[in-house]
Amino acid sequence: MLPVALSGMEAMLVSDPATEALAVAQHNQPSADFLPLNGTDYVELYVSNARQAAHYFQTAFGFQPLAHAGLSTGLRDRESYVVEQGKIRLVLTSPLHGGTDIGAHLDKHGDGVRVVAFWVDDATAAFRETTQRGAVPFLQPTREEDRFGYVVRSGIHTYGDTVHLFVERTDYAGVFLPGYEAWQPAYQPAPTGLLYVDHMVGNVGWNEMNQWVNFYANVMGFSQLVSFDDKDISTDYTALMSKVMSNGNGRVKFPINEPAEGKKKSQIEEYIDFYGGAGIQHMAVATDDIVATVTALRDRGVEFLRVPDTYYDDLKERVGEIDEEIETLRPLGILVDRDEEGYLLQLFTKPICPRPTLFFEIIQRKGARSFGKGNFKALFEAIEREQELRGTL
Ligand code: TYF
Ligand code: FE
Repeated sequence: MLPVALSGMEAMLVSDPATEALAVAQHNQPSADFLPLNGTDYVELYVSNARQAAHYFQTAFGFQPLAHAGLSTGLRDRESYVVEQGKIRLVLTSPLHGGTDIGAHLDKHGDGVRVVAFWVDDATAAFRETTQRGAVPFLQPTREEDRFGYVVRSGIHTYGDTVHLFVERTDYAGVFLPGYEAWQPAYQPAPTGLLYVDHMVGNVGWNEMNQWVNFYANVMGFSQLVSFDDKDISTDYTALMSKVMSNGNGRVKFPINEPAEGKKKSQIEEYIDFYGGAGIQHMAVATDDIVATVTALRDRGVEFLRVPDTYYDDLKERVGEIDEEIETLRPLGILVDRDEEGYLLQLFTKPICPRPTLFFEIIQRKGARSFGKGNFKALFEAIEREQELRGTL
């Protein structure tokens, strides 16, 4: 029914007709990837204080300073700091005066992800292929240059006010993008072992998941990896449905969640209420030593969700042999799940901004290509305890 991408314990038959039609369509033309993506180029957050946000991502998460643009580079309306760790690049942007689009975004959403940019070889073709298939244009292919060469960027809208940019940087040797200056402050706390963006999750509104699944399939050429429904992942309160879309080479993975009816308010609905619509819920970043990474992050003040200690009592029975000592994982609160291909370790931060919206996931994959379905119940119950403390259930 579904193409080869279907994998892992979470794989289950997907029975809704739209998805089946799509799977069949993909099966008939499996080879040509009309939108080859080399990976995530950068993620841009609109934040109320980019300077302090950059300091936070340096101090708490160990990102390294890379580039800056603002008054000193001739900008008059905004300032951006770019930090990097491994292959992850974050751009933190704030407005420099009232009445900007950035300010409107901040007022509506609070701090949040505005841009998920992909690294491509041909930004003009990416724009043409996606808009021909129905994408709403955001940025016509635009060439920008400085003494280090040129880049071409183009962009399309996705859910909510989130946009995808395509960045072609084959002929660019500068530090980030034209218009940015290198940023090398003396303050450079050590990295924490974060390597690359594993996946980015979008929350969309009631009954909107399939619409966005179809967008990633038809407009971007992605295919569906896995599907859960509310029977898989409803606890007493939380209910949500989720489908994971992946691009052709598997480097870009986008789970998409929608709320489902539960006993009390779904965490997805809470997000939508506070964010003012659909948007990025979490960014999962990979490490190859989650014990060291989470230890470092905790030491630097990053706050994580906590499952009850009883989670660890039957962990060995549930996941079998793993390389890590359970007694090492327990005090750090690291979660483990196994699928047919291996296992994964993961842990979720609390929301990183005032509104209960955006958070980070730290993930280490040891063969597993799934997303931690076995942890959903314990995880969602932990999220619900936080909702209860916030009084938003
Ligand atoms: O990306 C995922 O699917 C996992 C699980 O609100 C998850 O990280 C799903 C929904 C959610 C939190 C985590
Ligand atoms: Fe995740």
